[in-house]
Amino acid sequence: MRMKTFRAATATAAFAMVKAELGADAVILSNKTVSDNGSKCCEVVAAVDAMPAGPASGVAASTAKGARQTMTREDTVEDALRGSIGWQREWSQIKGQIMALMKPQMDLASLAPKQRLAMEYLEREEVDAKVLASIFCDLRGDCDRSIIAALESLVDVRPFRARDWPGTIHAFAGPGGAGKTSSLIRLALREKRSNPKARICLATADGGRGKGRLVLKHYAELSGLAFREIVTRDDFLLLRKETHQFDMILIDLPGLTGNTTLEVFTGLYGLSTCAELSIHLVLNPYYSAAQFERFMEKYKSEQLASVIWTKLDETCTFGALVNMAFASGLPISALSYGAGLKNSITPATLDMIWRMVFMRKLPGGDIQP
Ligand SMILES: Nc1nc2c(ncn2[C@@H]2O[C@H](COP(=O)(O)OP(=O)(O)OP(=O)(O)O)[C@@H](O)[C@H]2O)c(=O)[nH]1
Ligand SMILES: [Mg+2]
Repeated sequence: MRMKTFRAATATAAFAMVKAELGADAVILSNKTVSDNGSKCCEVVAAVDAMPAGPASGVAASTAKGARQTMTREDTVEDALRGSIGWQREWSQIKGQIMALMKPQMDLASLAPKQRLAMEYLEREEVDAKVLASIFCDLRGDCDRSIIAALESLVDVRPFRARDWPGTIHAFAGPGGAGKTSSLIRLALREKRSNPKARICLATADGGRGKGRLVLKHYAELSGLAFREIVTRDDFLLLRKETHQFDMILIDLPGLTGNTTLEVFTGLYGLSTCAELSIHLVLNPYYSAAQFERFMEKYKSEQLASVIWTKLDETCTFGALVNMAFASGLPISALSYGAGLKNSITPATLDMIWRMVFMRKLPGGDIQP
């Protein structure tokens, strides 16, 4: 048996080292938070029976490298095409066929003039064809049915403030740079302003990214909020024991890299068994449709409770808010429309969303060109 100790700033980084060096069959013997030169880090002791096969082993790695070097550009394309013959290709074919069937039926001229105009607005805002088809079916045959009523059967809000979210623990997840840390801080400060007695704790599980951690610590100290670091599941267990001391605990999660999904991450840190945890997915509206699909896969979780939309001030079309609500069924909880600390994030309301979609008017009042 080969045994090795790994140390890294976060549990995810330590587990990635274990996997890279010992392979996926490695057995974890211990996983704890330790102190290294005065700062906290994660120490994992892992073992394997024999050296794993695959790219991590020397011979296999050099063979694979050699094979890659002799691959022609045509081989690369062939490989890619072969790889896509699977459910992804089948699914996109099925989707294409459904839309081709729907299109001739979707005769906008059969709608009332006001409904037709509203549908054209939604198309301009890049609302997805699937969503347009669903709205069309809802409106068809009822010329008095308003488009807002049809949209409100698809899009829901649950404003991010304590009275609308009785659970104590909230985590902010999402792609790197989406605005997780800044949304968390601004929502915490907003909550503190509206209820100065609120006992709020800011926690970071983003130890690997020094800046986010320091910014969070800084604002916690400045605003008289508690601050905690989560390096391993033990730290989260400790925080859970302290839950009764706080009205709100906001946890900053790292952008998940590689194949790490939200479910893998929450399992690793013991968050997945926490019933009082709600996870909010922080997204920008200008990602591509393919990226949104990927995020849906990566961040799917029973604990996912809302979407927070950020960088609305850098967005030119707002259809993504409707598309995501349709695809995920999640309510929208907050809208962020500026990089500054003040007056740049707000708990979401449906009125704000419709003003953005139909008038390109941001919650702060600015009109997007
Ligand atoms: N214009 C604009 N900038 C924003 C908004 N929200 C956040 N930002 C900026 O986006 C950048 C990234 O924000 P962060 O909060 O650090 O993003 P993050 O998701 O925590 O990033 P990582 O931790 O690196 O994954 C910062 O420069 C923020 O000021 C917004 O609504 N509008
Ligand atoms: Mg961050």
